[in-house]
Amino acid sequence: MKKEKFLVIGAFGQIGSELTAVLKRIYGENQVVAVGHTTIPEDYQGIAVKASILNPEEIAALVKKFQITTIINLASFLSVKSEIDPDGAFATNLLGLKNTLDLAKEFHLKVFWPSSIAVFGPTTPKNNTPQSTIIEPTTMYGLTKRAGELLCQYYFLKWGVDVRSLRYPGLLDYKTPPSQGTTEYAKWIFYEAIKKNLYQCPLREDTNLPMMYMEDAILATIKILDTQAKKIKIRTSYNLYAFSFTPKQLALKIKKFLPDFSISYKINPQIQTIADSWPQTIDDSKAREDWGWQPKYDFDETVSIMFSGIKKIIEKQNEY
Ligand code: AKB
Repeated sequence: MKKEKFLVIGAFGQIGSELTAVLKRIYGENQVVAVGHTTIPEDYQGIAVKASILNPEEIAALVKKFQITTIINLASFLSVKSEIDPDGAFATNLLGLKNTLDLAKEFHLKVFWPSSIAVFGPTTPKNNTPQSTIIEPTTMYGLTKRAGELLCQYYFLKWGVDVRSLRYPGLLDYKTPPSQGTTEYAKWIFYEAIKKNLYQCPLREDTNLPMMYMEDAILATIKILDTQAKKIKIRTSYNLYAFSFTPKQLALKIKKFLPDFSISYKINPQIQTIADSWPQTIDDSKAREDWGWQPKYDFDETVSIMFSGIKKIIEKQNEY
């Protein structure tokens, strides 16, 4: 059997940096080619190349050179950045995916591409949101993800491209800095709490959103990639869920570590509108039935890992 060889696009981003490390651990360092479009971290161990998915010839050359069998395209603008630069989001999120699927069709590659809970919109049922339901996103990010899901299914139905995808909730990790997403407040809050004992939240205190610890998201990704093709019944994207919380509930958990911590609220209408259009809890039973998905981390455990991880980073920064 041909040994899997992965091309990871967006390898140094939030999901990419952790997924690449786990793939190297499981399959071996030489089986993973990490692609970044700006800079490659100096301390990166393994094969790393600078290239862009918006330049498909460049990526095709890498597929041939390294005899790639699986392409993982994680390059994506998140929700808030997509509203600031809708053209950039459309290009990276959707045209980048189209390029990926065309390469997969030409070179017979397996594909992984991340979708998001952002595919759901204000008309979707908010609680226990089903796999198949009304899906009318009102954000640029959400619509690129929904159109992308349908494009994935189209390439599967029409050309048999073995494409797999997950609708990630807000992902919490302490290894990468927070970025421009609606759920990213749940990372910023730890930095501000540890540094200043204060956090000004851009969302209402009762904004309940689905979240997950990064290690669970990575496990789910590895698991869906490793599942036999015939068991993957959904070729748009699978709902995935761990837990949900509001800013108020998160602040109370952080207070257990920092009793003097206080949170205030200064609503950012643009971010609040995005959050209000998303579900609060998700039904991920199809992922559980089809390929045995099960999260390992709950809200409490995630908060405690995030707190100690970010505290160490800040302490290290203060040493310099
Ligand atoms: C965002 O907030 O934009 C992302 C997402 C839920 O897809 N974290």
